[in-house]
Amino acid sequence: MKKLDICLSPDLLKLYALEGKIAIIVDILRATSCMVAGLGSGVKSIMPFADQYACEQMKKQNYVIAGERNGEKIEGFDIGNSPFSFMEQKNKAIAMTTTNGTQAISMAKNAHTIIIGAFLNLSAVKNFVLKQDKDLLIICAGWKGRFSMEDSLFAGALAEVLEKDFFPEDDSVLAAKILYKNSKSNILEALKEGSHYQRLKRLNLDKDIEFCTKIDIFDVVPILNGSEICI
Ligand code: 3SL
Repeated sequence: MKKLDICLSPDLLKLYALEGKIAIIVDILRATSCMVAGLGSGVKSIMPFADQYACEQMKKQNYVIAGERNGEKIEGFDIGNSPFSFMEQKNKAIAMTTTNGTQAISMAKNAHTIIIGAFLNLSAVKNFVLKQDKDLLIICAGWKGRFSMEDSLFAGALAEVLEKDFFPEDDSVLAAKILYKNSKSNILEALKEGSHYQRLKRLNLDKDIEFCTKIDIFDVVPILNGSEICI
């Protein structure tokens, strides 16, 4: 049976082997939700950058540059990190840098395959991994190395739909599943006391938060292919 593990924060990644696995990167609020929404709406490709300066340079190559630090759009960038801004960039190539999500992608580079997960494409991700003959590691981007509620809830949701086909490697899977089970009737409500929900709310980003908790809006699985994420 294939194995499933959940890395609840990028700072725990040193405990997990990536080689030969599918890594699913998760940053529900909002990086991976933006990627799914953008690519699901006709964006051509997204090149993720951990480094802000390197991302900014892509402007010279006609990329739309998207960037956020601490939730706020980076000055001089074309767009910030709202799924609604990504959905407007049809046929464009985007270069993107964020506080946590794009960092987590670069940390996962030793995985066999890197895919992008969000509530917005939960079933598409499930169907994709069921067809692959590979162990799975869900990597929660968290917040600056710390645990985050929204990413862990998604990990629990995915673990729940995969439980017949994957064997859990450690208790992170059990914990995420219990968390999700207790919250799945109203995910938005479950996030309300979460630190990142509060942070984004202070920035008046309620519309983004609500959209990012919607399930199965897009039937796409973004995959990192070389340096670009495409569907
Ligand atoms: O850290 C990230 O990758 C972002 O998704 C955070 S924010 O929602 O844009 O604040």
